[in-house]
Amino acid sequence: MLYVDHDGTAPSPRRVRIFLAEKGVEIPTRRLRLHVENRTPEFLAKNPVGSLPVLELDDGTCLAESLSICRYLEELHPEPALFGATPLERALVDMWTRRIELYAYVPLDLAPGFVESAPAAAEKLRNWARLALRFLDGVLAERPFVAGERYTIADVVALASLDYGARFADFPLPGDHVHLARWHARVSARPSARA
Ligand SMILES: N[C@@H](CCC(=O)N[C@@H](CS)C(=O)NCC(=O)O)C(=O)O
Repeated sequence: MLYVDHDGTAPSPRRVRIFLAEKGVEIPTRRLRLHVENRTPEFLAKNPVGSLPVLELDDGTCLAESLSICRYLEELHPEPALFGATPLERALVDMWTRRIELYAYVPLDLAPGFVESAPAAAEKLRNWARLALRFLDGVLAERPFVAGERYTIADVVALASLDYGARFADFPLPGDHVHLARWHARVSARPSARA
């Protein structure tokens, strides 16, 4: 059983939903009201951190962390290879996924919480994300996808992060980042983006 948020807007569960759609794999899914049903004793017994998504296996093992869940699913369903197909590709995909997560997603996720209490810190975090997106725009001038010629988990994480930033962190795609905008249109047009 896969546990996700009730309305499909949370970025971490969305990573897993997109990933599954790209694989063409369906898993029984339960939608929980975010910040409420993921805080019940019953759910905390599955994931003491309380976060979504969680993948509960038939033997009762509960996997949390969206990327860990996706890695597990990649082992079970290797095609298409969304974490990379060769040692070098796997390292590059991992490198880009970490860059997107650490320098774009995390700052965008944290910034809103500091706007009132520490506006300078919020602005610093937003600036971090701005620099990351400018860098990514330059990268996407040279190739169609974040980690290279093929769609990978790095694109999944980038799409979920940027859509989250635009929707919940007052951080729309900068208008002058034409390569990033073209990439965003390309990955948003994939059926998985609506999963
Ligand atoms: N690093 C974790 C982040 C999980 C996370 O923060 N999930 C959010 C939704 S995107 C959540 O469950 N928030 C609700 C809460 O913490 O009460 C992952 O990738 O799964």
